[in-house]
Amino acid sequence: MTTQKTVPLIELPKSLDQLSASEIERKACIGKIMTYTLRNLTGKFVDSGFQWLLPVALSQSTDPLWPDPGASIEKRIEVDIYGKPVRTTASMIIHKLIASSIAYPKLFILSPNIRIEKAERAKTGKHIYEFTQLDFEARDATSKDIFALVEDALIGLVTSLKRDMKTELTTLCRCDTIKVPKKSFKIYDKEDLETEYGADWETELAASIKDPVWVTNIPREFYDFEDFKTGKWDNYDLFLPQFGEVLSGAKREWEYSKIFKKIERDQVKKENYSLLIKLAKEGKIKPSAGAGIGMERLVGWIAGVQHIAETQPFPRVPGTVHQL
Ligand code: ASN
Repeated sequence: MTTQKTVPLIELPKSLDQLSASEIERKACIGKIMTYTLRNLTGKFVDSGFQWLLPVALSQSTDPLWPDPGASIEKRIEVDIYGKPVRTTASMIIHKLIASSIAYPKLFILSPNIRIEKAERAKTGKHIYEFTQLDFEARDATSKDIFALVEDALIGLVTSLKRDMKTELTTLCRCDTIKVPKKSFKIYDKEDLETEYGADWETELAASIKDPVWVTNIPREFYDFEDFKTGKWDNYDLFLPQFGEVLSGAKREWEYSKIFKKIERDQVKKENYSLLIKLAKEGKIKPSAGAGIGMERLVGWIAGVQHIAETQPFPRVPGTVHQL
């Protein structure tokens, strides 16, 4: 028997000029939570010795976003400048690998990511065609180091929010429902989740957990570390209860032969990654680990929004282009 799932009716976020007075009040409230969260998290990274890099919007090398089980990109934006093709930033992963290897051992960036999602994703509530990642990388770090850093950051953030943002959380009806997570978060293997829940494991997992959890071993892009002997991937996503994925990251590949083999295997265009390949060949890419936190998703979870574009002053809902 097939069970009929009820798809929640989601109202698509409107542009600022279309909001009613009460909607403006809610928007302003979410805006205050975003400001608080940005200050809290960037402060935590700076205090932990990370350097804050400014983002880039156009480069020859950006995230291939392939292969990725969750990808649904309708279009890639490529333009010529000064006679060279450049792409809009899909993520700054390649920049992170090179920058952390050469000059900034611990770094983070508030990075604008442009991913033109298919319009059919408008109502998932979790996809927008431009978002901001708090993207970070640490030379010589392990997955365990990143787990500890993120767990401390999330616990610190929710604790502080509950202390300092009571009025806003009450307005958003989140004061009683948002709980301070406890260390250490459980770790699940994606293969086990697929066995238990089937193909829709992400939705089922988010609905069933009461606390944040890690999911590891997710086959995806070449830069995440794969153990060729065991076939296991040393990478991870962070899932929040009643919400879903808000962060993805990994220990990274740094050895030339593996990077090259994986780029060929994935049929990713080598010429777009020639600098990374060259530096790896010269032994200049260092082991590292890192991750990116989707800021709209994180704040969307805190605020209890139906659609993460509600956290954006200028919503980027797939399929809808407003003037601003
Ligand atoms: N920021 C992610 C990472 O650090 C990559 C991504 O966004 N695709 O692994």
